[in-house]
Amino acid sequence: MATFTRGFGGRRADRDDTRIPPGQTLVRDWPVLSAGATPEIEPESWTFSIRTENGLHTWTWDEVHALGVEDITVDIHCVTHWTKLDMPWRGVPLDRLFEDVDTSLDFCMVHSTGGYTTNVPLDELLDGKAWIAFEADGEPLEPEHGGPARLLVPHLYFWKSAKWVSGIVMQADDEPGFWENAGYNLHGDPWKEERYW
Ligand SMILES: Nc1nc2c(c(=O)[nH]1)N[C@H]1C(S)=C(S)[C@@H](COP(=O)(O)O)O[C@H]1N2
Ligand SMILES: [Mo]
Repeated sequence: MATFTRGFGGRRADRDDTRIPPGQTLVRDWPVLSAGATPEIEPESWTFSIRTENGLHTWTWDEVHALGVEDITVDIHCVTHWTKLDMPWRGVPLDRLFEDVDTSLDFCMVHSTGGYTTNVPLDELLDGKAWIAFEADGEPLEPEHGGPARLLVPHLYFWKSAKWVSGIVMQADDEPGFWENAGYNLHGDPWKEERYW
């Protein structure tokens, strides 16, 4: 399952080869990668906030769901070289939240309960590219995978998909978050292998 043949003009060892970014290996399981302890968060007490130069907008669990839940199937790519294809997820696109937000700032610092942060340019969270996700593989997100709610930004390496997501602070500049400060790439496009900097 994890062996591919590349560059010898032969058959593809895996029919999904073209969907696996350079340097990545296909996995069937779902590894857990957390920098700290798993927090216990009840949906009833979970909120999501966006802070801009104009103030703070906060949504409850029910309010976020009321914006419109979508089912999507996406591939995810971790910088530690695993890729998982065709994962079913359920969540609300960030587009729905930003419809209610007035900002001229271009960069987001995504915050999680527990202190994890990661930076993403706003335009990479809009146009159907990112979700606040509540379910994966048809089940509510396990706490170790970020439950009850995490960010899902499948077109970037998975460290951008903040678990236990609590909000976004809009910023004028693209400043590094937790892993970016520790040497991970500011942007993190798996197809360009933007792993470190
Ligand atoms: N809050 C928080 N979010 C996080 C992390 C973390 O340590 N804390 N790790 C990141 C990294 S490096 C990866 S690869 C993915 C792992 O998600 P998973 O454990 O569900 O596979 O979550 C990302 N989001
Ligand atoms: Mo990661």
